[in-house]
Amino acid sequence: MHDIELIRVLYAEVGRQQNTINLIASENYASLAVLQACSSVLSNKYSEGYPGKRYYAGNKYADEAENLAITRAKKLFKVDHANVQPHAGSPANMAAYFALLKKGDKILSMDLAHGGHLTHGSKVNFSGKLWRIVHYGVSKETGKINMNSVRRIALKERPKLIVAGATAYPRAIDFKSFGNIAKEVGAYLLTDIAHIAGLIVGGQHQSPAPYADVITTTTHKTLRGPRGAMIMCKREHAKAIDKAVFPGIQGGPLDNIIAAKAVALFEASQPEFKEYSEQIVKNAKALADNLIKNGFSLVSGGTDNHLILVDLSNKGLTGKEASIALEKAGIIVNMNMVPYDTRTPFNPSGIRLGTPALTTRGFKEEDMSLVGDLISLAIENWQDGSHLQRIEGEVRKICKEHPLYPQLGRHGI
Ligand code: DSN
Repeated sequence: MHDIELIRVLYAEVGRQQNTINLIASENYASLAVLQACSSVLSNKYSEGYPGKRYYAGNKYADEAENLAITRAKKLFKVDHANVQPHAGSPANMAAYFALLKKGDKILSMDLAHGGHLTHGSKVNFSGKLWRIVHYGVSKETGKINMNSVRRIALKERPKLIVAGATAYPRAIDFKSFGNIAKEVGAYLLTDIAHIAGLIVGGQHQSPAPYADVITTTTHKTLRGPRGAMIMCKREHAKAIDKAVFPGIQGGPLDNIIAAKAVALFEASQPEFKEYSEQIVKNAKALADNLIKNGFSLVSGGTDNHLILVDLSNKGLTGKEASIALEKAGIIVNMNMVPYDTRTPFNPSGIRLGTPALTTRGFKEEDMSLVGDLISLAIENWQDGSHLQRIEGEVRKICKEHPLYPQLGRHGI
């Protein structure tokens, strides 16, 4: 029996992914091996507990898969302990907070409006409801985090936990300085490396491992694994972290996804991954240079990592209008607040662009310049449907030269 209705949806999504230029900074294309592990029979298993200590029988192979993922994560990120069970980044951060804090403790973290994450203390999120939050942000002049200012706030507020990490920050994060400040004020340091995990593995960004008490990450962004997350930590926090994940906030782990994390961690340990990671940054710089040449204003003036934050205030349209127009042209981005934005999150002044997905498809610097020119054309003609359609034709041609899963041919699912 075939579910024709859903098969149609899945084929259509393959077509959409194949025929569009994906600049969502948090997305990527996992390998077929990762996708196969996701859809493996481990999806059928229940295994509350941890390897060697499960509540259900029949976990020999679930244990082996989870142990592989744990061993690989520890080796790759050079950490004492890894918990590979968190279903996503939010529960990973939640478990880390529960492990390190009591209810009502104070957290110092990056403001969502300046590039932080919802789970870093936003009022509408559990983190902002259960803990007292104080924020640091970026400087108005530079668009960058000023470590002296972070230190001043930390000394004044004396938080129990400092969170370093972001979802829309185009610059390198100085984990070492965060570590020093945390030590000085007697706080724990949590680094949320969800966006940059793949860059850290590839040597393109400073690793927080020597400085952080706990490191959380998703596994599907620059790391290019399955949708999911992990928590890594120093030995002394291992028990508390494991207890916070299970039975604290999760029940049965997703064994198929854990297997896929093991695959992704293996792939990330291969020499090609370093090249891919370097190319992500080269591509982001090439796109940033092109956009500047085309008169765009970039927050912080450029990028050190995989993402670019464009402030469209000088272009006469909002981030929402830009993302809708770009989608018509086959270019997929997300609207984004820019620091000190005077607009709202649902109609902000900016867009966020990232290069991991295109890098996986083999785009190089010269391709990124072309992408920048197409973005510019689309923004200049954002109200002209036929112009956007013509650009979409160009996008399809470019995409054809970079097949999503070349091994699978045209109907790859
Ligand atoms: N939604 C993710 C992002 O796009 O950055 C963060 O959770």
